[in-house]
Amino acid sequence: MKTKAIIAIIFLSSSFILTQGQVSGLKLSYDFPATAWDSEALPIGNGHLGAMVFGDVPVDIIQVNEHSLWSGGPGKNPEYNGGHARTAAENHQSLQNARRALQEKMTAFRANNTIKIGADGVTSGDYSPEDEQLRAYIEGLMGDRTDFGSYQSLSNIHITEIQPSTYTNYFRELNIDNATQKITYQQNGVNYTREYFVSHPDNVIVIRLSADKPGKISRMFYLMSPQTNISVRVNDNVITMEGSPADHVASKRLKFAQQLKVIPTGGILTSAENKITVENADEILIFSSAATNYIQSMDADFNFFSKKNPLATVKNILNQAAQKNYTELLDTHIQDYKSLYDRMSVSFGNADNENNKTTNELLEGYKNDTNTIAENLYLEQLYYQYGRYLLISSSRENTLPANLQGIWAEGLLPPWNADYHTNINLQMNYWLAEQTNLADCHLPVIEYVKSLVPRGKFTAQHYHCKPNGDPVRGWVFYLENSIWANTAPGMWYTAFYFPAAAAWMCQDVWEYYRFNQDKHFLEDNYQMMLDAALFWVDNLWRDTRDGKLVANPSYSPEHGQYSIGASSDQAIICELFDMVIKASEALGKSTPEVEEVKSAKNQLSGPQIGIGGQFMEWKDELQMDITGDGEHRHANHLFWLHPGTQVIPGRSDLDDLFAEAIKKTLNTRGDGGTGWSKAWKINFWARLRDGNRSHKLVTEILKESTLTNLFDTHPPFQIDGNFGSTAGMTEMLVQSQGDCIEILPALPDAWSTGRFKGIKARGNFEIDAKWTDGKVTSLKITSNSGNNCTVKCNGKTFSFETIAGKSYELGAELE
Ligand code: FUC
Repeated sequence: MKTKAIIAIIFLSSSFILTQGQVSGLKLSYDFPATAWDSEALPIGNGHLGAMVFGDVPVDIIQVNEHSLWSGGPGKNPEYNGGHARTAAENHQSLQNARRALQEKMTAFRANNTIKIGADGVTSGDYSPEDEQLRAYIEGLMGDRTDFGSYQSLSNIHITEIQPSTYTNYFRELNIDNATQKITYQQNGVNYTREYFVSHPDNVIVIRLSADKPGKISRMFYLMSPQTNISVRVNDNVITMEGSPADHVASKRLKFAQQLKVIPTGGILTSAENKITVENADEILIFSSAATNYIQSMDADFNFFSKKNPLATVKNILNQAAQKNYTELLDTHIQDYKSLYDRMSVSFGNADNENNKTTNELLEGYKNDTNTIAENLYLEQLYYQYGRYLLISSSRENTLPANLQGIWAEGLLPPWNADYHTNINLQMNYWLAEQTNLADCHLPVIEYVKSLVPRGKFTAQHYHCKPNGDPVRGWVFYLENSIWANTAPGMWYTAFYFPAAAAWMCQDVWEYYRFNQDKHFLEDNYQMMLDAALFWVDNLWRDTRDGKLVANPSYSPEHGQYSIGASSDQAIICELFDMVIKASEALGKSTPEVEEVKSAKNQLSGPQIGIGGQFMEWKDELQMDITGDGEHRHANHLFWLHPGTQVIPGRSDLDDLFAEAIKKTLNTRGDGGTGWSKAWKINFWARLRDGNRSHKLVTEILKESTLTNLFDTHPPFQIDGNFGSTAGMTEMLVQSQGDCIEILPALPDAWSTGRFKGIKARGNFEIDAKWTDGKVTSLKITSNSGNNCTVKCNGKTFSFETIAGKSYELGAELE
């Protein structure tokens, strides 16, 4: 039973009993240097620059990325058009043929369907395989990947000993509370220290080598690069590298530049053959920065290259940095980082790395059940905040968004080009941004999506037409995206057809608004959302069997088969329509277009429960819908529950029926999967209010899908699982997708006592809470926008008005 009370709540201006923090000193630590890039090197970054530090003593390698270093695109081919193939007329013909063929196929399937569950399991229920003709129509909708390109590594900074000798007491750590890395060791009676960070305000990688005795540091410095079209030179204490991706041959192409500046205190510096040598210094400071001439094209000029010389930019950065001392640079960096990171914290029980285990020991102990409870909780807390650390390090205002590997990528052809995949991956990267109070880090992906609109309009026209052949409105893009506005479909038969990508990405805009209540922001982005919705208003097909509107062709992401009205597409389209309708209400816009969206929404084919009690993945039930198909990693049809908001358990009887069907589906699918797949399941079970099941998935992701450096592994390393896990763990603590804020909606037994501070809720509230034995003992809600607040806590519902800037505390009422 829900009790609803209008209560008088005292607002507080200052103190709150939750003066708290998390366990101080969240660190990744190791007593050996890294040898493997993806699993052992440690990431630092500032959104522009990413670096992976290996930290070995004889040869230290710091692998460097610059966020916009991509091959392909117009630098390779000046005629680059975003990957579009054939003429619009040809594509429309294929689309119409495919649509008609799929309608016929599904009509025949339903007429002849004999699917049943008997004593010997499920029988029948498979669509006939695609015949050659249908396959040809669908292949006639592919794009051209020739000039897609890839995100690439820039260089490796090498710092080598001149006379290597043995060392002892080696230790390295990444402190995620202040985004600094440190390595210490002893050699020939001297204690050596190396420190590394990447400053966002100064846009520079800073490395300091120091020792506890004077004149004891001798090192050689040089740059290596997998890039082949480069020139390197050295001038006094500066190494300069300039170049272009090897496939960039056009006169307007990507140019990159990097400099490495070495500033010793004491000792002798010499340079020759592109190397700098320092002998017998007391201390050495190393600065490096990099830039390209890339600009994000926000209009239909598709000009991706500025006239600025990237080397001039880099020189300027390094000159400015060199005017500051190390402490100034460090303080500015820490202040900047903490302005984001310290906005929220969590603390589970008595979390503590009580035996000072290294991270690999903690992971081992977690796997083998030899950690103390406090150590397990520490690792979970570390892993939680690591997600936020990685986002702050890879996504800052005016940078490109975090890609499949954040900002860290090795070599010239990282997995899946380290691109922007949008059938789950890019979206998952940003689920944590608002909830964990990092709205600033969310903006790059919104800018990125905006940058796809101009060419996405062309894509809509080029690949789509209304069912009657007339032109569609709006814009669209598909599964794989680059930094060159590649908005055309890909070429991989079992995945490329995903026009719902653009609709899904509009959720970032709406969520930014819901969390921050910024009407100017919503106004600025409203047209983009409306146009994405109008694309679907025009592109939907009326299923002749029931008169409902469906996506056609429709392909359940990476699972298939081609059919009409697969649940994933319907869910995303429904969510977009819902967002646009609500946005229009928030902005007071009631236009004929909004009426069209409302009308289309009412006619959409909706979610269904199958004869196996499962939440149906396809409009027409398939055998594998019931049997689960060997734990396939994609469960996109559950979008209705998460990240969508159309199924909210506890809201109505129908919601609860769907929730039960979703549970059935998740159980049939099992808890396995790739890193991101497990991370998504943390979120699903949190929304289903099953904290223990979510926690089980947290443990499985840590045991099976986490590398020694706590990077998520698909395999290989893919960062979405890190971000998605932090988001899911937050969903276990606070949810606000419905019409109220729920505190501890899915608390697992393992976290029966704890506290958090600064979790954001929709409506622009910040929440602090403390709980014991699963019961909230104190709760503080800070209202940033003065909205009415409804909060569910300890089984009670409280509603009250708020004043912007005031905090409200609940204590005794919670009993
Ligand atoms: C999607 C997923 C894969 C992988 C790739 C980058 O295609 O299905 O598992 O994550 O993106």
